Amino acid sequence: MVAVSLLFALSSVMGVLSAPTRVSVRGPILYDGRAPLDFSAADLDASKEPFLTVVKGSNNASQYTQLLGTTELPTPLWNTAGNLQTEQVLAVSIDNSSIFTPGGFAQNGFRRTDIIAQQGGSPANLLNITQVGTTVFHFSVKTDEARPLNDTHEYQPVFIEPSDGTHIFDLQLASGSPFTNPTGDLPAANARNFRVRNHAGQTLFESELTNGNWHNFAVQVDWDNRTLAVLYSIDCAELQPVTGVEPNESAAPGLQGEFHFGLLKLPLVNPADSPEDQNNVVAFGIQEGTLEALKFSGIFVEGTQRGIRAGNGRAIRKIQA
Ligand SMILES: *[C@@H]1O[C@H](CO)[C@@H](O)[C@H](O)[C@H]1NC(C)=O
Ligand SMILES: *[C@@H]1O[C@H](CO)[C@@H](O)[C@H](O)[C@H]1NC(C)=O
Ligand SMILES: *[C@@H]1O[C@H](CO)[C@@H](O)[C@H](O)[C@H]1NC(C)=O
Ligand SMILES: *[C@@H]1O[C@H](CO)[C@@H](O)[C@H](O)[C@H]1NC(C)=O
Ligand SMILES: *[C@@H]1O[C@H](CO)[C@@H](O)[C@H](O)[C@H]1NC(C)=O
Ligand SMILES: CC(=O)N[C@H]1CO[C@H](CO)[C@@H](O)[C@@H]1O
Repeated sequence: MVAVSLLFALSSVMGVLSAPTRVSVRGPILYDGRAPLDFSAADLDASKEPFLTVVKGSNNASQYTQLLGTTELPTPLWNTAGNLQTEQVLAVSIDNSSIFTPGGFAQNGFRRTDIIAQQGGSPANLLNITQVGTTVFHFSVKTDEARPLNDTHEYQPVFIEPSDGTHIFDLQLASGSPFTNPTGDLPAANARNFRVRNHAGQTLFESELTNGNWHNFAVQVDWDNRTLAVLYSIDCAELQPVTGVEPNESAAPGLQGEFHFGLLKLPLVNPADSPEDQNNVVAFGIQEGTLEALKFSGIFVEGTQRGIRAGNGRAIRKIQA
């Protein structure tokens, strides 16, 4: 049953692509996480496709994630055809209630609201669709100036996480103030930067997360050769490669994982905790419990058989070694 519904989902996506439009035909979109304008708060609460919304605090999902409708423009990269807005922005927030408690174990060290890509009722169904061959993970991020992040903390807003808890790649924020034990001087000079990191936690690309701009990312993952390549642009500028094809061998062959986006805030070390607990960022540490948010749009995954969508209806060739 699951396989049948997946086939339908895929063929309907491809049907849309092959319909005549002013945008030239590109490779398949394997997962589309761009919230349609009619996607509702009730859909979020029900974990309706394409989003699994269970990783959050005790309130309903729609109390942590706001669908901004037509009140805020998403990244212009995918929303310029005929000047039509085709998706709505998701503002993902955390507050002091954002303590995820899987299996009764409260993650008191974190504050987090994660949205997980799913299809046919499960993230697992996407693995053999979006994480084979060479695929590209697109996401666009904008700060929420009314609910700013805290430069003294580390945040991990986007990652692919296998069940071993590692990240195939991730986006890290406030990277000048990564979690350290003992805590260093805060905030560090480049605390407003973002970093795209590989599986080994090494930085592939770093720049400033300016306010008022959509920051557009695309990460090309070669699942066979275990490499990564990063593309990036600001606002309506087309995506450009900002790295070469970089080895990512610390990700074991065949490793696949859930695609998360949202807001995961790490704690600071609490000097009052035992030395052992001070290293346990999941369960211990200092959180201020403030209301903070980050905006997302342009979430999708594509195959690279016919190039990479670069925005404004254009595509560029897959990044070659
Ligand atoms: C969550 O939504 C349900 C259904 O709308 C409602 O009954 C419930 O009170 C809400 N829970 C919270 C914590 O707001
Ligand atoms: C935040 O929640 C924690 C855990 O429930 C609690 O100990 C703490 O007092 C709260 N902080 C604020 C500022 O409300
Ligand atoms: C993905 O494909 C591999 C190899 O064919 C298979 O072993 C695995 O069970 C599949 N995983 C899922 C979640 O379908
Ligand atoms: C940011 O975190 C630091 C360290 O806990 C805290 O001193 C500061 O008050 C926080 N800033 C805001 C705006 O909450
Ligand atoms: C992957 O690695 C193989 C063996 O080293 C090589 O022949 C092939 O060109 C590589 N593919 C890409 C896309 O880099
Ligand atoms: C452990 C491991 O394989 N690390 C590699 C990850 O990728 C970087 C390049 O991006 C290599 O330098 C590391 O050796």
